Amino acid sequence: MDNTNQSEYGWTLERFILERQREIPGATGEFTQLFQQIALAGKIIASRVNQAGLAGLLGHTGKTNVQGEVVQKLDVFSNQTLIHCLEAGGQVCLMASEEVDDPIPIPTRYPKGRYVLAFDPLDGSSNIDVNISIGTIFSVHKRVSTGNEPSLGDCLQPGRTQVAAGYIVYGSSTMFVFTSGDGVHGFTLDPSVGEFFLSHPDITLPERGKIYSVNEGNEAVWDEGVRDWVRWLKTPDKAAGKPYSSRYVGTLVADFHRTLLKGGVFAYPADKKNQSGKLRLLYEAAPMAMIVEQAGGAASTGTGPILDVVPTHLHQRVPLYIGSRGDVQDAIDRIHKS
Ligand code: AHM
Ligand code: MG
Repeated sequence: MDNTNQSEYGWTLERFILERQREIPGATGEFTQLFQQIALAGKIIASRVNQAGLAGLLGHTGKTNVQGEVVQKLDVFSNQTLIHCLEAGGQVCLMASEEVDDPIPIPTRYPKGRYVLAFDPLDGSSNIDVNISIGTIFSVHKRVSTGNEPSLGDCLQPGRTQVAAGYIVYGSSTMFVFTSGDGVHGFTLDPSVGEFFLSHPDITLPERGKIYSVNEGNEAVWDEGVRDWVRWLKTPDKAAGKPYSSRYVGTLVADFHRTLLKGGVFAYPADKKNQSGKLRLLYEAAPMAMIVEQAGGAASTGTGPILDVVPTHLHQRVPLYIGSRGDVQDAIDRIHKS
């Protein structure tokens, strides 16, 4: 792609995707339009997140979702915004959301496209009311069913067959980070222009980092192997770059974003309370796994690559070890040692 003659601002997200799609024989523009709609939803959500305290959007709705978690007002707003932006465009035939029990069909009045979208509309919702970074995560597959209507099986595809994955982090700035199988690229929202501009091209992780990220409050319910691994990370060993520093935001998007940019490892292991871990495969672990692999890192359940897990249900949970390749391998080796 020729990126000479750039203006001071460089590439918008839209132009970046458009130029790459032009290089793919037979591309119809549907993919570019799909991303425009996701980016639009992200901009709307970002604007509401920024004014949440003023717009009466803090606090919960009094309801719980399919996962038994308290639903915040911004969870509902973000979920509705994504559905509203995506359902009418004609690029998507079925959607899945953390906030909705079953697959979300496209209303019959709209055309159906060839993509299937899964999303966590507002990740880290426990951090909304305390002004800590939150985010949106999405995963894109192609439809595989051939009947008149798409089906649950279109949503239950392994991460390995994703055609794109990304997240938007609503932090000190709003960033859109994605991969479509050709590296990982980050764009920063300029709110005065209302566009995402390329700020982090070709993101790659170092082989090892200096930070581990895990909720140590769960230590009492961890397996001995996990305890041993975390103890080992904290044991001074200058030559091995230990002890590692600890950072834990409690928003996967934020903890992952830091890990992607700085290296290190994030984990949400299985434990005695959550025997399959806490994070959801389809719209949390799998998209982050595609991104991390594209950036040269790794993502594992502790026993195999996240991307190879074949989902059996929509809101399936999975243990997650993700980040720099060497750090993830250390975690796998240590948790199976004892
Ligand atoms: P959410 O999508 O329901 O907000 O929650 C998932 C979040 C992740 O963002 C985060 O990594 C994890 O749950 C934090 O869990 P815990 O509070 O148990 O450490
Ligand atoms: Mg989440």
